[in-house]
Amino acid sequence: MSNTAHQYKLPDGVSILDGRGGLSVVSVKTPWSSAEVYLHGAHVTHFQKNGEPPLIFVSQCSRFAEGQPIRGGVPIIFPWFGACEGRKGQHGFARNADWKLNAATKDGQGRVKLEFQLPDCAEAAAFPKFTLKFFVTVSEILEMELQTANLSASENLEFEDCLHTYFTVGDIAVVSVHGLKGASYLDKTDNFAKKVENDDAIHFNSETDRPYLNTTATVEIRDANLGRRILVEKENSASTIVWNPWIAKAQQLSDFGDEEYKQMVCVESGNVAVNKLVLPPGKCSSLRVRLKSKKSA
Ligand code: TA6
Repeated sequence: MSNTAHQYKLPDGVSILDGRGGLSVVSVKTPWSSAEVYLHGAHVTHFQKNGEPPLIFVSQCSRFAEGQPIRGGVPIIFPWFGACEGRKGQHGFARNADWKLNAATKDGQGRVKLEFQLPDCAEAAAFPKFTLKFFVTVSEILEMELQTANLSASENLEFEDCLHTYFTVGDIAVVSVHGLKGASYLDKTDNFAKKVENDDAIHFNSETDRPYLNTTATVEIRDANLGRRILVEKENSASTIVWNPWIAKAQQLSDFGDEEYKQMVCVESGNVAVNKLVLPPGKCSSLRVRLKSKKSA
């Protein structure tokens, strides 16, 4: 048992264990579900409703090591999405940091709420002073909130944020994603060409990498193989990114199995590209995502 466990007063059903790679993981059991969140990146790696397959996908080849992003789960993307000129690394630095657990509480119904916070880190020095907190509420649904506060007295805090969720699917060939018809997107497989989604549903038959912009819509993932529908509801998010690496990209990713593209799809909720946020001094902004699932007829 890591020494982390002795620092917190944890409610029944919540424990801190030595996880993969010896990293500390908060394990949660509720009457409806189970979940896991690594302190590394405050990274959700598991959510499963009783009687259902896991909702969240994590690669069997993922690294679990300091300074390395976990492949799968819900990477916290902050303060930039993708590559950023003049900055090192893809998708910001929050996902590679060791977060601290501020609190773990359980309400009268058995819902568990965890609060994580990004400690000061060297990479943050290049930005106006801010705090970043991540709240995870586990019940029959999974609720996540990424809360950014600009502590500067004079400077705006400009940033992109995203909860880059990897979902488990039975077979990508019979998955469809609904809710984005009419939204404009950048097609990253076609040199970031600006396009408009004209179809009622997105189907997958090649690498798909699309930040949809200026859309606050709830997205539904329909999985005909597992007989499940997943709702991705969001607040304070103007961008939804849809990604499946498909065959060639899957083979290029050293922390991702060559065939794993068949069992996952990313539907990511955030504020990226033209939707990046400018937070005035003293203000706070929260990106919220709620994940619900039900058996489909
Ligand atoms: O959100 C889609 C994306 O930006 C893809 O372009 C791909 O790079 C994916 O994120 C994974 O990024 P990562 O840095 O975790 O390998």
